[in-house]
Amino acid sequence: MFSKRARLWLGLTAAAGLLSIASSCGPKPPDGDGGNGGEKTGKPLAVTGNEGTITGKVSFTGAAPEPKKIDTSADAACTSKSPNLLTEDWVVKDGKLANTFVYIKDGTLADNSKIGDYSFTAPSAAVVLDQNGCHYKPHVLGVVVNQNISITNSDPTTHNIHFMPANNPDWNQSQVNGAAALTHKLAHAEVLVPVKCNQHPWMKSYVGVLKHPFFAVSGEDGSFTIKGVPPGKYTVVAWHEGGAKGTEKTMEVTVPAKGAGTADFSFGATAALMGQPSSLEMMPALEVPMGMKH
Ligand SMILES: [Cu+2]
Repeated sequence: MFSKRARLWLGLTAAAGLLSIASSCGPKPPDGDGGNGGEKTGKPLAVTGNEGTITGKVSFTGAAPEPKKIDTSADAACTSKSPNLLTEDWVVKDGKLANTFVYIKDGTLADNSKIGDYSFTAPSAAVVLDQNGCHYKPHVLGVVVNQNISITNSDPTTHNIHFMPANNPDWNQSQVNGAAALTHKLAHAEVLVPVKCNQHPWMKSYVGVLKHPFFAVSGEDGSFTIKGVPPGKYTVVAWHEGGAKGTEKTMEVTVPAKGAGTADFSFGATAALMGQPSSLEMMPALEVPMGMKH
């Protein structure tokens, strides 16, 4: 039998142990989530019938970077299915830019409540990310926190999809030709999560994860529409992968009741050049050996 003192000591030790477990397993602070409020719980946003839209066009000003042909010779199955695979980091057609992720970062509704204070339920339908012709379709997509992403392999080869998030666990899975779809979801908001293939280094896509459903991706004509937006004043961000770590453009947009707020964005040659190893970056490295010759 334990003495009273020993039992008290055991009880305290157990309590302290539980406390340390609780603190080490606690939820991750929602930092780096694009300022959209992380996964704060709040009341669900009620549909009032006054919802409007945010629509716009994304343009590219100046000379558009030319897509480059990708060398797929490492996998003959890729070469035979996609003999002319092109880079998709800048998809520009008639001055309009595709694959721009546009989303509400912050905002105040007509009743002065903040969009970030509401809670949202993930849609039950999964978003499909297809590996097709040794590239991802779509190249950029958005999901709500905890919404399923269905990953399909439409190719006669093996892919290994690899999500490389900053605020969510790293995740990768091999998927052979003909394998069933894989399902993945991300529990924390993050704009945007880079996705690559460990088999085919040229394969890249980006997944925007938000706690709310107010996002869209610009199409080939540069247009996008964010639907079901409650009337209010919003900070809308357009993100494009071009540039050293992607490029963001921000705009304030007012959505009237049952109306449309407009947000036209423009990206340009500066961001396009930032994505490449520039001569400016090369110069300091060259200066050192030149100086040592003296
Ligand atoms: Cu692959």
